[in-house]
Amino acid sequence: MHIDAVDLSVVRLPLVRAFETSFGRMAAREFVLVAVHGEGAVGWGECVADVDPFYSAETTTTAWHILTKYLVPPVLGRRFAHPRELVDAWPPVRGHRMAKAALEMASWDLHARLAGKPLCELLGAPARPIASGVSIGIQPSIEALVERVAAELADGYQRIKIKIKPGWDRGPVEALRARFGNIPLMVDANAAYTVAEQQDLAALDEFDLMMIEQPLDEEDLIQHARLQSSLRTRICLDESITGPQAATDALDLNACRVINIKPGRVGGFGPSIGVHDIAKSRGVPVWHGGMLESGIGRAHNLHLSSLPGFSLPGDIAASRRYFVPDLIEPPIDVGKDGFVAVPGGAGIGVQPVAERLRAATLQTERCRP
Ligand code: OSB
Ligand code: MG
Repeated sequence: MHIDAVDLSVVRLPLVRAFETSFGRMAAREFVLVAVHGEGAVGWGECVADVDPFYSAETTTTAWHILTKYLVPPVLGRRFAHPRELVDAWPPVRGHRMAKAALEMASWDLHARLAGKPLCELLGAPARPIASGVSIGIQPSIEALVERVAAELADGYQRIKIKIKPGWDRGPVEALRARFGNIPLMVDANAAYTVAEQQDLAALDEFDLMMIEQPLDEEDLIQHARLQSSLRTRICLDESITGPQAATDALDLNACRVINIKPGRVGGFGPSIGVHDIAKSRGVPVWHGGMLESGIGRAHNLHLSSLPGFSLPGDIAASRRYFVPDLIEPPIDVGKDGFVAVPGGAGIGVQPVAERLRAATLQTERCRP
């Protein structure tokens, strides 16, 4: 794969519904889109960093800075036998995994397109139907939440995840169990709790949740281990798992029993496969997280989810839950059985619609050798 040029854009898409988590409310998604041009083909990558540093330290602006100044220039005009080699061309930039992932994942897409193969096969597995779940933001009332859950179950989704925070935890969970019985149900705190509030988490233990995702701060592996030993419910780590070493440490410490993999969070597909393989070798289930991606990032996520260790439903839902229209055509859809198909064809298997992309683009820059 020869990299001839890289286009960077900032794209803004309004969300169908505002999404509220313990760290804030998002009404639109604004992200850096990467297009790697080489040998007549284009590979796409979507950076999952948000405008605000609330889920993670990175932002759209820091990703733009790191990509334009450090990551793109050393790969321009160069030939790579494999996308795993990109990291060797980069200067030793610490952190900024979301910026790295966007360029790395675009180059995987380009590599797969040039090979004429679906991305998943190059990642290590043939396509299979991906079990799909939904992540439901904090709602204005329990009644509104119950209504949303009923609609998602009617659409076929295989598991329900609700966002929680102190003051919005036991009540909503109890109401959902009362109304929907023993559905596959889990909660995600996005690091909103402190050790002093752990009785609020212990109060969830009687509801047979599939897992509690990221209850404490991302750096608190030891505290997560203490909490896990006091709970029956499995802890799943999201923010804390920054790569294969963090996954090894978390599992060695018994800080979690499930791992959420997001390629943006760990620095791309290379480290995602690393986390997947570590978890699989220890019999720990993983599932694919979501970052409210457009169809570009969503397609990447579906391909990675084909790997065999992804044994629980992911946060990979239909395009129309997020964006109408999505950037891509046809949109990603979910069957009534709650499975999503991996897009076929070469690479990620989807393309942005040029005029939609143009209309949503706030800023663009072409980088050439
Ligand atoms: O913690 O999983 C998370 C969205 C933005 C930032 C963090 C998270 C999420 C989600 C939404 O839960 C998942 C999705 O539907 O894309
Ligand atoms: Mg999460």
